[in-house]
Parts: sequence; structure tokens; C-alpha cells
Amino acid sequence: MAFELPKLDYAYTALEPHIDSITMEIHHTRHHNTYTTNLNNAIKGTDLEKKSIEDILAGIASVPENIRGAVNFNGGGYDNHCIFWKSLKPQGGGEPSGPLADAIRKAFGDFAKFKEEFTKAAVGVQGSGWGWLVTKKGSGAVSIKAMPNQTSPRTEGLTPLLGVDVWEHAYYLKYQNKRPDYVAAWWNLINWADVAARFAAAK
Ligand code: MN3
Repeated sequence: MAFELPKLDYAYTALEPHIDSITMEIHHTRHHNTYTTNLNNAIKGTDLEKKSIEDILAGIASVPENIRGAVNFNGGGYDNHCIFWKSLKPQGGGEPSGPLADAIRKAFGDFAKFKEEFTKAAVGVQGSGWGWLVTKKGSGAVSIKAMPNQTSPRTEGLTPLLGVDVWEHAYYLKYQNKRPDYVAAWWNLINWADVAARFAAAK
């Protein structure tokens, strides 16, 4: 069963003014679509076709060497963007509650400090990559992890909870080189219920 580009839960215009509709449409129909197609092409005719994307990425070391790079990049790109769209919503933002809020407080002191450290990690990614809030399955603890290009935190045994895409394609049309402005705006879109559900599933 080939991987499919997921439909979004909201319109391309829905995240305005924080993320503009043209960026959304190009990002979804071209960038995410290309990672999906290239992942499917890379795993065609291999056992990986029967595996979940989570298992493929967590087991990246055992992927045949001739396709490992393509699977790492395009599989990560496929999965990262699936999480990215789900973790956003119109009129999102604010702060999480419940066990996720407790875990953030335990790791960072308070939400403001978490936001500051996450922003610093995401803005500081050299070149293309992602800033992530991650957990180690079963630990109940959260931490921040910057990852290069499309490499998934799953390849390091971590479960991604919330990620900000800091590739220029995610923001350049509206923000040009001002990545900090894009990341500041992105906080207004977070669907904390979705992030909390991902955390609960990994506990
Ligand atoms: Mn992207």
C-alpha cells in the first residue's frame, strides 16, 4: 500500500495571516507531495512497502543501504509534514494543559521558558531543518531537538510531538529571510489538543 498525501483539516486560506495561502498550497501540493512520491518510488518492490512510516524511520539503520538516504530524506519529509499540518489549526496557539503542560513545566520551568528555548533552537537551525518537541516513548518526559533537512527524530529513537518546519519554502514568500518572524507567528496556530494526544499515545 503506497503512502498517500493526506488531506488537510482546513483550507489553505485558514492559517492567514500567520501562514499565507500560497505558501500553504505550494507546500502541501508540491513539497509534501514530492516527498510522498519519492518515498513510494524508493521503497517500491521492497518489504518496506508493508511497514508503517513510524517503523520505517525508527528502523532506518536496517533499511538497505542503496535506498537508505532516499528513505531517510523522503520518508522523514512525508512524516514530518503529516505531523506539521495536524499540529496546526486556525485560531490555535495559547498554552497546553494537562499532562503535557506538566511535562513541559518539569523540563523547562514554565511555558514562557519553553517557548523561548524552542524558538531559539528552531531559529538557530543552520540551513534547512526542523525544530521539534520530542519524547522518548514511555518516559513521560519531553525535550527539544533540532534536526537537519528532513531527518526524523524517530531515527534517533525519539517520538516527535510538535515540529516547526524552518526550510525557506515554509516561509520565504511572506517572511523572506525573517525566520524569527515566521516562528513567532507559528506559535499562534498550534493545535495543543493534537500535540497532547501524540504525547498521551507515547506515554
Ligand atoms: Mn516543508
